[in-house]
Amino acid sequence: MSRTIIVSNRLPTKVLRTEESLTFQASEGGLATGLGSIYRQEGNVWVGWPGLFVEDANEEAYVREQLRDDSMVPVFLTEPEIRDFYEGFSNSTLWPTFHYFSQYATYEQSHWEAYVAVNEKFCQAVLALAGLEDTIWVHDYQLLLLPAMLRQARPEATIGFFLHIPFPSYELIRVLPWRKELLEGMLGADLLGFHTFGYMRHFLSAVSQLLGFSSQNGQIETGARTVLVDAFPMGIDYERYVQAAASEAAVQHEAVYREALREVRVILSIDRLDYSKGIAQRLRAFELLIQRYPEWREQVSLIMVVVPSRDQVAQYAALKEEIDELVGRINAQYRTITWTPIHYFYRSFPLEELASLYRLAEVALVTPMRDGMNLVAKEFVASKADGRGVLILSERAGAARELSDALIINPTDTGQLAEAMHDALVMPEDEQQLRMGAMQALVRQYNVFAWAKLFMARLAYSKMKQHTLATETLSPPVLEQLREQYQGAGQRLLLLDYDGTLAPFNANPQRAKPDQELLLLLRALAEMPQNRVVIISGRDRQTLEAWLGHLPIDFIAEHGVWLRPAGEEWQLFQTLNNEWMRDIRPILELYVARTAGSFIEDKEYSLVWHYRRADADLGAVRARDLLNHLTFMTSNSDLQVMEGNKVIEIKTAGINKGTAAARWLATYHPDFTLAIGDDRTDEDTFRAMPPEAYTVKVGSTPRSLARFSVASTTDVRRLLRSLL
Ligand code: GDG
Repeated sequence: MSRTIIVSNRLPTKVLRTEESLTFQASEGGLATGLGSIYRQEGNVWVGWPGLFVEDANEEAYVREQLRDDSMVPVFLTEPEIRDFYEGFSNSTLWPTFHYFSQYATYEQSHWEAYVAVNEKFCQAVLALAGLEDTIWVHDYQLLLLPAMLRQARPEATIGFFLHIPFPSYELIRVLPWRKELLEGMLGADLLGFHTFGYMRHFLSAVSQLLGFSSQNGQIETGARTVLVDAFPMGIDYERYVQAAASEAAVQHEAVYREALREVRVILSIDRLDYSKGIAQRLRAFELLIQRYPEWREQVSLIMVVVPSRDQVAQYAALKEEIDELVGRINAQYRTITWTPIHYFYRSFPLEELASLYRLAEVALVTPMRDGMNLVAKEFVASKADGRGVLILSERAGAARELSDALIINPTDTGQLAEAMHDALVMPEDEQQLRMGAMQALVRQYNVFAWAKLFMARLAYSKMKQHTLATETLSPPVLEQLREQYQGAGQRLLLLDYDGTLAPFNANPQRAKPDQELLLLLRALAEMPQNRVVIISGRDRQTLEAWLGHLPIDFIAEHGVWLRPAGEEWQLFQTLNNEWMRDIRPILELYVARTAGSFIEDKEYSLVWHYRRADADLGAVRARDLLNHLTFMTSNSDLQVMEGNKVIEIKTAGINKGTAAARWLATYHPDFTLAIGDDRTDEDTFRAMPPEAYTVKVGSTPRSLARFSVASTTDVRRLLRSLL
């Protein structure tokens, strides 16, 4: 049975040491609830740190056993590991960098080493559990290296990865001394998930700039594998917050608070202590509100919950001081005997009390400088049963992409923030309900269960796709079988692509001339009476003629436009015209002018724009542009636009290597067929082959309609030599 293994830095249960014993406390975090339905299923497990330093082997065994009953497997970390891996690299290097606070980032080699070592520790823990068929889902920035480590040990494993924090622009990533290793670590996964399309775009760009892998529609070709990248905005357990807000306890708490506050209206802010959350800016904005609009004094209070977090990291201690100082100053300056401007709590609350605060508040102030998603915004929405209340939301929280009915603000613009608070306080009820209703529908539907389900489904899909396009490597036993059938056949057809198949690629197409070894090999093959050797290429017929014309072989040139059986004249596949070139050529020239390094290749019945010598990113952008442009231009013609390996080719539709190859099959009725090719245009040949034909794809990406694959042109020559 295949299982799912969830891996995150922390387990959804915290083990606490009390005077007498150890206690196990379930975490109420969104991730724990969202994945609860998955990891508690028969056989599934969650792997992570239980939040405790164990003292001896007995204690370790006890914790392990207790957790096992609740489908959890602990990874025990030591104090130095937590210091260097967690507080160090994770929270003092990655966290600030990924939240655009590079000025707070430290770059300690020893922290990096601990990060590698702890990722390795997690890897060993997962490998000890995981079977070949299992699905592994890794979470968050503490474990960026884990996917590749797992991949190395289990090349066939199904591995997903989700990043809960933002993925920043390439300009920030490039600052990290270990940037390549981090990206390579992530690319070990089959599917990489981010909260928003923006983060995903940044990731793809960093991968392209730092590792040189381009992508299309979120699919990265790494050479060895295809990695799928997608956006999955995480949701909350909606009903849980609806119920918590409706609970007896929440209603009672609210009544107590309301009595204490009397008529005073409430603006609410809830965060973990973190510089990314914009807490100080929010306080300044509140001060500005009561300065600009004195009428709100004694009428409105800010309830601010700050949950203690990471106080071992220096910046957090400094931030705490700044907040304490600001609250103290503002309260001292504006408070009256009967009114406190800011009610500040530096602690966490049980869920029902949190729910009562959501009920109480008319306005929620969620104004982070950067936030991967921000679940507080969604929880506030879920808690407003009567549809009243206004959410003020930072444009730099992932949630802003979805919750566009909030008042969206720029958190550094204190003036705008103060105005938004004022607008929220005077917003008519019907408008509040309209906005809140729309947000509730969305948050209800795209809840955390839908999120987890969608991710798992995409992961299964990415694996399925890899399998459909997987080819078997041409192993010695397969080769043996191939040769046996070849030797037993009376009529044999060999369809051989040229560039990238018989001869290695050359940045200058004219330099890929056949060498002596190749010429001898082709001649020897062609001179065997049972053999029909066909060069099936995209090249123009003049070049093929000049390079190989003296050999007793057949030619299919220009992707099937020109044909020449050995000893005969060149003939057109069908009558063609090339007047369309007059209109298309100037467009290609425009793209050459706009894309340094690109050039046009003229063939008799087709035009090709090459961009392999252009900057990789620019080339990809221009190619997409050109494709759109040409698709539009050619929509009413019988022209076909084809994308190849760093080329775009325009030619008459309906003719390709496949249609031409089919003519050879129909003419010669071979009882053994071998077709070898390396790029997208060769897929047409593979498609046209009967199922028993030996189809072989050349290249490091073994994804193809071909049945078999080999790594390089050297392997192709070795294969052909073995047929002599
Ligand atoms: C990371 C990303 C992303 C807060 N105070 C109390 C309390 N909370 C709960 C909230 C909410 C959670 O903590 C905070 O979640 P956020 O999403 O706001 O932020 P991070 O912890 O930084 O999480 C973030 C998230 O991962 C998920 O992908 O959204 O962007 O930074 O659920 O309700 N809960 C209780 N008492 C409190 O006092 N019980």
